[in-house]
Amino acid sequence: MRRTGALVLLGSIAHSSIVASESLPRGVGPEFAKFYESKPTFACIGNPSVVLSSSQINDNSCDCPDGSDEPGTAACANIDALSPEQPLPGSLTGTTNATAALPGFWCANEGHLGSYVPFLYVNDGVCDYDLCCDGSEEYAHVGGTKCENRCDVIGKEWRRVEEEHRQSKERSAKRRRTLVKESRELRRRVESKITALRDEIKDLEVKKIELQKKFEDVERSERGKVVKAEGQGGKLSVLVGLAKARVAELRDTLDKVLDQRDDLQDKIERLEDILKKLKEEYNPNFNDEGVKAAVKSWEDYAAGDAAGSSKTEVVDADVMEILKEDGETSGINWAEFVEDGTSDADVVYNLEAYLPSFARDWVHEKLQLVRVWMIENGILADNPASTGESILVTAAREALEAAKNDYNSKTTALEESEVELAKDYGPDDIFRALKGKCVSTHVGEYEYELCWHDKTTQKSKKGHGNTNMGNFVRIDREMADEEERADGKGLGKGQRLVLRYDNGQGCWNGPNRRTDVWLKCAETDEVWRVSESEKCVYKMEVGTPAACEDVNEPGVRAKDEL
Ligand code: MAN
Repeated sequence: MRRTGALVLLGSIAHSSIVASESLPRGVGPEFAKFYESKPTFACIGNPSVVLSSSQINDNSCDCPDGSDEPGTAACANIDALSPEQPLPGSLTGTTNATAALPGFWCANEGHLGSYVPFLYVNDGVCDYDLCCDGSEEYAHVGGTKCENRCDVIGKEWRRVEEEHRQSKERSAKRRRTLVKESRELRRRVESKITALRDEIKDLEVKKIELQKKFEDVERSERGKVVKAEGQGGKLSVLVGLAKARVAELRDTLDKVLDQRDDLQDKIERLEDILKKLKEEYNPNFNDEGVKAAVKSWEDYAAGDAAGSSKTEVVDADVMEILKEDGETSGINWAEFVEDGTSDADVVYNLEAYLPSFARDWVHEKLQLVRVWMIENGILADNPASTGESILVTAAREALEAAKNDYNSKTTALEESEVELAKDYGPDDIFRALKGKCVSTHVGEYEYELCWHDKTTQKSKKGHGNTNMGNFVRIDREMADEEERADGKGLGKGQRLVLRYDNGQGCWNGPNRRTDVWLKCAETDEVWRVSESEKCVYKMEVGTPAACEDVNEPGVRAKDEL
């Protein structure tokens, strides 16, 4: 048996650094130092009745049933949970039915974080830098293995990554705070909308009653009255007025056009005189191409004019006739139409007069029946000479209808806003700010889209259309139990928010599609993964600041998530 140095008594190291003192036996972690005080004997930690000589510590022979006498060798690795099937040849205990007292070989990793390495890895000829950056677990240099101390570099990198995580967490929390603020503002808006709508509805209820009464009063007082608007005549008179004004307008315009035409004609004549003079007086022997071309063009123009155009000449006498004012002897006698008191409605009422005598009585009887029915049903004023509903009644009726419509639409808006306010938008109402926003990822032949508090969609990239994977129903909480991922884009372990999206498009020969959207804190909204565990049952793993804890805000729970 090889003896590996004396056991030195240590004072309390409960508060000592994570670096084990050199005076401790190799591989002893700080929390176990007290068991290895410098004494001539050593009592096995888990089996104190087994007392060994202190020289048996780290002698490469497993003497304690719990392996505590070999903190710095692999001799008791068989008790280690990571050990292969036992018993190994030469094992004293002959069984693995023992619990190891020590978690492993302690690597102090100065400059980084100390940690335990499974005993199986001690002196196995491999440098386990991820656990033991100082390389101390390969102290025997088996097969020439020499593990240099890399704690400086590894520790530095670890601290850099840690700092990045910390900052990222802070940014996520900040983003979450912004979302909470936005949500609060949105909630406040819905609340004030509800208050305003309630007030408006109250006013409208009163207004409706008043307008109903007004309408009934006006209708009662107007019933039986001749409702023809005095002095204005029927529609025909209005039409006559409009036509008259229009004719006057056209006449005025025509007059102006004629003046313009005369001016233009004067100008043309003066220009023609100039060109005629040019043709007569220019010197053909003087070789000026410009002048020659101008004379030629003039000759062509003059020849064309002489041939005469086929356009219909406007005869001035006709125009003058049109320009004359309308009166009894010329144009239209407007007064004749205006003064005729017959309204268009009268024409309709007196329709029978235009019928042949044999049909008159029969039609009269039928028309009478229809009129009575219409009056009884409030469709026609009960005076047959009237033009229908008076302007007053129409105005009262329209005002009442407008108030009723306003009341109905505001009541609907109020109901919608109340439902909206009562909806579960998660902790701190946070999803209120995200509602309607979407985030997506590409997986295989699909793009998968998550729209917060709305729906999930599978979009074919091959042009096969979109498939609804579920509509938002509620927020649940579930435990996740997954290994942490190096890039942090995974659910990890712990309670997570799960958004349920149900009742999507029917699956062929199966149920409707549905999606569980698992959330984990992240700096930005991102769909990390989409899977289809069963046919048409989807799982989305999504990172979002909405699922973060607020690390800096005072008075916030110290939970890691939610
Ligand atoms: C489509 C996709 C799949 C689904 C099948 C079911 O191909 O929506 O996700 O599994 O339909 O037939």
